[in-house]
Parts: sequence; structure tokens; C-alpha cells
Amino acid sequence: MEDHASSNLPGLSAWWMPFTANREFKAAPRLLVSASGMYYTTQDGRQVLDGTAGLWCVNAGHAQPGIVRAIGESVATLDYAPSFQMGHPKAFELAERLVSFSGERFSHAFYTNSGSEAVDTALKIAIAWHRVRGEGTRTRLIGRERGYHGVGFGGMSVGGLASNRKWFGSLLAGVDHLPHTHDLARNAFARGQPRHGAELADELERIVTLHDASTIAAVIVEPVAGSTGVLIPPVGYLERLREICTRHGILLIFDEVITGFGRLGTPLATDFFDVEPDMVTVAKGITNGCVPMGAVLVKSPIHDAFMQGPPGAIELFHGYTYSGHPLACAAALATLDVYEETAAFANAAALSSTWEDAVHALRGQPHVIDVRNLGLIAGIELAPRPGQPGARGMEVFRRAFEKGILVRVTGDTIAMSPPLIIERAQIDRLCSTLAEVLDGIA
Ligand code: PXG
Repeated sequence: MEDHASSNLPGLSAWWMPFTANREFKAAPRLLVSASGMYYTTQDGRQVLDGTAGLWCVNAGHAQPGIVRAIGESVATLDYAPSFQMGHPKAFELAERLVSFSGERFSHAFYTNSGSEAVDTALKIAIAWHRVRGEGTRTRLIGRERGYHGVGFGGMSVGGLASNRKWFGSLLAGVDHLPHTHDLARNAFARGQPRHGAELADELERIVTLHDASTIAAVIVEPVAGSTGVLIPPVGYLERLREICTRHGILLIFDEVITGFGRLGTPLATDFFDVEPDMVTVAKGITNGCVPMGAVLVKSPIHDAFMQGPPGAIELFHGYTYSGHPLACAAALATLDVYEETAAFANAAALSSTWEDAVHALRGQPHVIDVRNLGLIAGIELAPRPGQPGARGMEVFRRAFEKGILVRVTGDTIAMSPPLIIERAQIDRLCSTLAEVLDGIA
């Protein structure tokens, strides 16, 4: 086999890598050079089983021919088209597809290029919506501790991960946070939704009392929190948030950047939980990770409230050069086709109990203090090494990669979210490799 490591390796210095320990990585790089189905191929020619769908995005598996073809055809036909006062057919076609994908729960789509942009867009729409309806005092945004909503100033501000916030100054004013729902004492090793914690949603009542509903625009939460290390909502929690928001005229936004497109075996988490927010943000799986794209799906009363002024007036002063990029729209349309043709969501739903059994079999392995799961998501929380939070998790990640599986690690929680086309034998391999790794580390 060709020695990739010594032949094609570019200089590693110039790229300042995101969310990466740059110096450590560059001393011992992990480079991926191709991908197909459930596997990555590394620079040194190894096959790595993808336990994370890239970064929660390649839900249909890698290099799906229909998507690859659509992308090639699209760029050769219409490389770029402006979306300000102009349009192209695929952007309209995709919006209609997304509306029907959502089961008509949402009536309109606004395009962005990432989850972060989708979140900032949704927050801006929420504030502007109250204003167009004459409730311009409603500007406060409520997020949640341990929430992750990307890295724009809006998303960072409503997010609840201290290390993503503390470096960047005063963030947005007028933001408050719900408590997170992680409760190992009551819920450790829960299968599916944990039983305890619905009452934590009542904290929203306290926040409303403190600030007054007339100052609050929106609440944003991830229905299942991913980046923080997989937190599954307690039974009844999301329902209660919905009820409190409705009672006080506050918009509820579900950030479905990781839960959208089949992760729970349904199109959206809103279908899984049957709790309807006013807006959802999506990204990642919308194009199977092939082309950057995000979107905000909104209910018709939100869209329609903006359509009141003179018809020649711009209704929303917001958008991106690449909103509705032809390449992204073509990729998304082909991705939706592939999800349908392969019955990917049904496969995820059918496998979720096998997945649950497999990951819960890791209970009892060294260092494991919790296992949590829903749909095709799992979090395996390890006890941290004393005085070294995250060190044990990082070692698991590195050793697992050496043994041919890709997992994600946040602090000391291992997160897995494989492509929805995963097979039983591959689930077994992910879990047995993890068990070996856990056995072998201090
Ligand atoms: N919202 C949520 C819920 C996310 O999970 C974003 C917004 C931001 O999306 P963009 O496209 O701007 O990155 C995300 C992103 C991880 C991991 O390991 C998760 C994300 C990104 C990178 C790593 O859990 N989620």
C-alpha cells in the first residue's frame, strides 16, 4: 500500500483549526482523505467506522451517489444566483419540500449557511416579529445552561457552555437561562427519556415573573442537547415549556440542528415528542453534510405578520449572500430523496432499541457513571480523572480512533450518533471497541 503519511502530507501550520488543540493535533495529526457509506479512510490508509455521522450531519451515510451527482450537475448548470430581489427554481422547490417534510407544521423556510446562522436568524425573527405586531418591548431571549446554539453572538449568548462564552466579552444584553436538566443522582442509566425533571421547566415561570412576560421574546432549547454531552429531556419537560410559553405569549424555538433529519427516527424531534415550537432551526443533515446549509422553519402566523406593509417594502432586513445557494439547494433536494428512497428514518426508528441495548451494555465497564440514549444518539459519561477534567475522555477518543472507530468526546462524555444506515454488526463493533478501550485506560 502507498505510504500516504510520507507522500502527500501538506504542511499543517497555516490552518488555525476550529475547536481543536492545534499544537497537540499537529504533533500527531488525524487526517481523513475519503469516505463511503459507514467508513472514513485515513491518510495512512485505514478504514474508520463512523460513529458520529461526521459531526452529526452525514445521516444518510457518506458519498451517497444521488447527492454527489446532483451537486455536480448543479454547479455545472447554475454556479451561483443572487437571492436578494432574485431567485432560482430549486430554492422555491426546496422550501416547499421542507414544508411538506415538516408535515405542514411549518409554512415557510428562511435559508442560512450553518446552524449558527440559523440560530441567529431565528432569534432576530423572534424579536422583529414582536415588533411588527406592536410588542416591541419583547426583546429578551431565554436559553438554557449547557445549551449549544452555535458560535454567533446570538447563539453564544443564549448558549450555556461557559468555555464558549467567557472569552468573548459581554455578549448580548437581556439574556437569561433556564437550568439544565442533567441529574445523575435521579436519572443515571435511564433508558430513553429520564423520568425525573419535568418540574425544571417551571423555572421559566420564575424567569417570567422576574422580567415580566412583556419583555420576553423567545425561549430557545435543543430538544435533545448534543454538544454538551447528550442530555435527553425528562418526560413531560418539553410539553411544560410549550405550555408556559403559550400562556405568556413567548415564542418557543427548537434548535434541531442535530435532531433534525431522522436522528430520532422521525423527520424532526418535534414529531418525536409531538411538541410544536413556533420555529425550528435546522442545518447539518439537511444536505447530509455535503454542502454547508441551514434553515429556519417558521409557522405561518410568524411569516404572515411581516407581510403587512406596502408590497414594495422589504419585509425582513436580513439574509446572506449564500442564502439559498443553488449548490446547497440541489444537495438538500437530493438528500431528501435519499432519505425517502432508503427509508433512513424508519431504519433509525427500527434500530433504536438494538442501539439502546448495545450502549447500555457498557454499564459496568470501568469509569462509566452514566449511559443515556434516544433514537440513534448515545452519551456515555465517564468519571473524570481527579483534577483533570476531560483527560480521560480525550484518551478514549484517541484510542478509539486508533482502533478504527470515530466517536465524539465532550469533556468526559462520549457521544455517538452514527449515520442512520448503520447495521447491527456495526453497532456491535462500535460498542465492543469502546468496551476494549475503556478496559485498557486508567
Ligand atoms: N445548534 C446546535 C444544536 C448544534 O448542535 C449548532 C447550532 C451550530 O451549527 P454550525 O453549523 O454553525 O456549526 C450546532 C452545531 C459536537 C458538535 O461534537 C456539535 C456541533 C458542531 C460541532 C461539534 O457535538 N453542533
